[in-house]
Amino acid sequence: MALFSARLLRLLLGVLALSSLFAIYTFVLREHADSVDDIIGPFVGMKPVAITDGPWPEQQANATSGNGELLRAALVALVRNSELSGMRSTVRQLEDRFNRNYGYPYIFLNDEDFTDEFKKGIRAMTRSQVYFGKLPKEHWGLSPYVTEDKVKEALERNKDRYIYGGSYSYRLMCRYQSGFVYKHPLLKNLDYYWRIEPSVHYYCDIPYDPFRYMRDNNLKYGYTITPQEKAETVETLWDTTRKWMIENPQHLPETSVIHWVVNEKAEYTHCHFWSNFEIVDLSLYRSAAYESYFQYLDRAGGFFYERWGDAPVHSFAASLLLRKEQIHWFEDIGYHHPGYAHCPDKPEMAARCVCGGNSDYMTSRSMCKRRFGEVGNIFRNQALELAHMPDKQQQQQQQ
Ligand SMILES: Nc1nc2c(ncn2[C@@H]2O[C@H](COP(=O)(O)OP(=O)(O)OP(=O)(O)O)[C@@H](O)[C@H]2O)c(=O)[nH]1
Ligand SMILES: [Mg+2]
Repeated sequence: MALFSARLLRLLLGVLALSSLFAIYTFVLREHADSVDDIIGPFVGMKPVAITDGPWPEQQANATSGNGELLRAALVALVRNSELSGMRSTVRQLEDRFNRNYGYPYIFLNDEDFTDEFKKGIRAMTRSQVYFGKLPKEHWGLSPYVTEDKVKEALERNKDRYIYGGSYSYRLMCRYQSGFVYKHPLLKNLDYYWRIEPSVHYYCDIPYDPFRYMRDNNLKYGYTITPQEKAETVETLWDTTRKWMIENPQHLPETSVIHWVVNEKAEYTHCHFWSNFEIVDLSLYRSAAYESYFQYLDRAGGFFYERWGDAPVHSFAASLLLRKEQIHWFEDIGYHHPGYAHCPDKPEMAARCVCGGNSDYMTSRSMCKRRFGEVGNIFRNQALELAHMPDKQQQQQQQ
């Protein structure tokens, strides 16, 4: 009996000691935590990933989650303070559908300082490491190759021709996403980025790591939606691109899938990967070929005189510099950005999705999607022949 009482006493003392420790722990954490998750995280069996203050992302490369190795990858958004609510919505969905099981870091970039409200509002949504960065001044501004007067004229001329036709800041954004985002110091040691935007929707559970899928399958570019670009916004983009090809054949790979963006008659199809969602092996953008292509486009002035978007620019680059097998349609990632949506219709994929809630056009069977399935790789000399062929406009001029 005495032995039993002593055991009971020890058990009670143990429980008391553990509860006191827990109370002290939660008190201390509550004082310092940014989110409830910080407090309860360790107790629901999901250790927060990569929350130490040490250097990053070198350290990130060695981090592990419950699901194995994390790659040197991050979810990256260029965003304004005023878009906090939409960004919180995006992060909430990404966490719920995917990242809470992995813990990939987020990087938010802005041409202005992020407010404390923005940082706190975002941090409350995730246990992952979150980085906030300001753009270097030299990455966000007028191209040195254009003149202010001509840009003003172009904005005036195009303001009623298409959406953002008169917007200067939209052009800064497109030029930034085309030629600078991957040069930001916070992205320096990353191998992959997943571009995210405020107020988008992720319809489906993503029960695997898309970054790892890219790496394991030697993929360089991942997309979900492929619309056609408004022709008026890219009037001379193909013409400028073909000149770059002709002047820089050394940058063209042996084979590429250029026929997706340019048809057999050398006409621009206006097909593009909608880059508000893209998962990219950054070695593509960091390559000498891409840098040469971006510089050539920047010199031509079309980011400002027209409204060249980063989506058609990235799409030309991917089609010119990659083989078809290196480009992947994330068919199973249901996605919506105002304007278009993609909802998987294969039963085994659709089973994990809740689509809808908006009436935007569903694009799974778009012309460009079909075309991507149909075209094959072509050799460098065939690509160059295309670049040399006069397109419809030039044929008309010659007649
Ligand atoms: N910091 C900052 N971010 C911007 C600016 N302009 C656009 N962005 C961000 O860049 C991304 C693309 O801009 P959007 O305005 O969404 O462009 P879009 O997707 O082509 O068009 P809509 O979504 O229809 O407006 C979004 O994540 C924006 O938050 C800007 O001037 N400053
Ligand atoms: Mg957008």
